[in-house]
Amino acid sequence: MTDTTQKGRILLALTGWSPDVWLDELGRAAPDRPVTLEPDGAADPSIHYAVVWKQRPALLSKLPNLKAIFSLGAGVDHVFNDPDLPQVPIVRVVSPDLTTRMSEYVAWQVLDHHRLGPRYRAQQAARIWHEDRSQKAAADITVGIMGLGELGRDAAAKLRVLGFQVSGWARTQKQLEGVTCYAGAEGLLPFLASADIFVVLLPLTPDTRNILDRSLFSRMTKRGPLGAPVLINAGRGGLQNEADILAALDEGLLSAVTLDVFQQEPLGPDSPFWSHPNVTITPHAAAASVPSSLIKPIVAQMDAHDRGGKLINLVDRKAGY
Ligand code: NDP
Ligand code: OXD
Repeated sequence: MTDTTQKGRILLALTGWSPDVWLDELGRAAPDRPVTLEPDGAADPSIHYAVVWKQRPALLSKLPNLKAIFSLGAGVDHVFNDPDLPQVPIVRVVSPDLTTRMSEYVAWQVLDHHRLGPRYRAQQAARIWHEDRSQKAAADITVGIMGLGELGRDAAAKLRVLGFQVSGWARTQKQLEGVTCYAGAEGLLPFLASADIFVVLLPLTPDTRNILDRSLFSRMTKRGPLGAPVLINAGRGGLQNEADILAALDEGLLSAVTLDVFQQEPLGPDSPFWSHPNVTITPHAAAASVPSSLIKPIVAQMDAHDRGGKLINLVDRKAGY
């Protein structure tokens, strides 16, 4: 009989996501690795790898032979939400499928604001036919991307193809063709003065928590073709001060926002965001993690690591992303 524990078990620990599709995909990609679904198997010494989305705190520290944690998201703030997180490598999602989905979302929302989608939907609801010829060209609009990582760089390239001017801001200086790049604290002010539409693709870390607040909105000084700037946040809800967003919309510091992520998800039925005329909401749907594209590369990494190879797409624990 084959010893199916030879390769070590996988622990699958998910909150808020149905495990069935992930279990199926793991069964197909790793038939020789048994999978334990949390909450079973706590402290099981045969578990070598954990595959997680918002794992329960203090779960992973009980596993004596854990070799690595695989996040099922590109963002890893959900993994760090555990004060007892064991000191093993953390691998995050970097996947062409996820990146393509995010760039689609960014292009969709940028175009929607640029082509006055919210205005036309309101006119349709009120049965108003109002022809205006004031539509600007994409080249008249600068899109500023906060976060020039895997997702931000791809979105920047695709927005350029659509004809937009693109600027971007990251922690470290980047050189990207056709993108005006700013970095760090000293680059923030000129970046905020550079764009008409801001797309947020930052990770949630101690440095970025609540970065999207009144003081930042008041430094978005460009009053371009869309009037006040537009904010699109597909990073994390913890990046945004939600009361400040509502106040900035009402005061005209922001003209409109698209929010895919919220401090509390799901967004409660009483949230004022639902009915605000200048708010577009999507339910953390910008770029889904899809089992059929993510699991095979994760299992390939486990196999390579067992053979002594290096893990890739590792999270920098100090930086928090
Ligand atoms: P990366 O780690 O590849 O990129 C992060 C970028 O943010 C980098 O450019 C980094 O700078 C920059 N950054 C980090 N901290 C700071 C800071 N303090 N100041 C300025 N810039 C900073 O991440 P991804 O592009 O793969 O993903 C980004 C985020 O998107 C994820 O963390 C996740 O929260 C979110 N996401 C949301 C999804 C959704 O469906 N809504 C789906 C997938 C991801 P530098 O390059 O210098 O390191
Ligand atoms: C992610 C997400 O981080 O889905 O990948 O939010």
